Amino acid sequence: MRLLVTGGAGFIGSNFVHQSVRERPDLRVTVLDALTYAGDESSLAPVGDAVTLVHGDVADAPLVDRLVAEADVVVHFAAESHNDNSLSDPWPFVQTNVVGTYTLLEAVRRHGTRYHHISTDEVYGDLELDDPAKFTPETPYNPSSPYSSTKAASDLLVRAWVRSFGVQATISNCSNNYGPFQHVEKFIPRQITNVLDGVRPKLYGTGENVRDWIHVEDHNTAVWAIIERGHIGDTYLIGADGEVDNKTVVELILELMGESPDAYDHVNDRPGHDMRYAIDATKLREELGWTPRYGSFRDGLAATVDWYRANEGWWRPQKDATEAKYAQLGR
Ligand code: NAD
Ligand code: TDX
Repeated sequence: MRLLVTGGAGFIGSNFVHQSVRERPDLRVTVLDALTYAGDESSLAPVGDAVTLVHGDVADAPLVDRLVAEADVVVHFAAESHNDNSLSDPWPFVQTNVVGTYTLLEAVRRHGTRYHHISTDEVYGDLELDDPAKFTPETPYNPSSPYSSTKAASDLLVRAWVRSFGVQATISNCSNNYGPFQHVEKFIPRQITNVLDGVRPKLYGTGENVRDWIHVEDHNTAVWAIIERGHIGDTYLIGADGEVDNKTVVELILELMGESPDAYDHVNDRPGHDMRYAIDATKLREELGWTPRYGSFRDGLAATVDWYRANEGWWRPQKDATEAKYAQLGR
């Protein structure tokens, strides 16, 4: 099988490529990645020559057409992915997430190529803390931020291209991922690397906000289940019942790193900050027989702390610029 992976030099995409090459030696993988601030060629170093990296933009129609023509399956991870950045400057989100997805859809339409679209639970908006409900594939779209609204727009393009043009597509909406190779702008790696630098972790607002954490390897096994056994045109929600509030996550990181669990600071809240995300993954589990491999968030987090300790050379070049951006926002 010839696989085209967009955004394969980013966090989830690079883990997807590592896992795919490790577990499926018959694959031929091409990565298309613009190597933005969030993409790092060195994230693909573990796979060596098994993968071809093409440095380019998913909105570059002639390039995308050529690469899609050579692929059997396209998995589209590439995106602008950080909510805080989308609040400072929404334009790259519209361009990459909406125009980029449109460009890929037109190419897979022309070539009749199987397409899997990676998206987020944030398209559904947020839930109250005391609401027993979780997101299901039937939950109405109600995105809050420029990031989540552009992801919602991209999902709707996919649905329309399936219905109007018969494109062979599936969509997955996953909850918050954690694990190796995640950019230090994101919550968990930011706090781990702060502690390693002797800086107190920064909690937005009260820290009551809940995220539904899943290890990146579990996200990616689910993506493969959908590519191989998913029903064309369907949406699958990916989650592993990992609801934890931000305050508890920070306390756990501090404890795992041998620090006092109250050694953190509250900082300015994120405007429009979603309160709670929670995924009901019944369809994925029952229809496709998927189960997560990572049993415990604590163990997965401990392994992630170890990874950042051992891989300072990977994250150090991004750290100062990331913290300088946050300092301007008082966060
Ligand atoms: P990331 O920011 O770490 O990586 C994004 C990658 O896309 C980078 O390598 C970047 O260089 C590349 N990219 C950006 N713009 C591009 C363009 N115009 N053309 C080609 N490549 C471009 O993001 P991530 O956290 O790995 O997220 C990957 C996907 O998963 C995104 O679609 C995101 O919406 C989705 N998602 C993320 C999470 C999460 O918790 N991180 C959860 C659910 C869904
Ligand atoms: O320093 C911080 N302090 C803090 O309290 C940062 C960076 C974040 N937070 C809070 C905000 C969120 O409630 O932690 C939570 C997680 O923040 P992010 O890592 O920025 O993730 P989130 O906004 O939840 O979005 C993530 O999950 C869904 C990914 O970045 C998205 O790409 C994905 O779609």
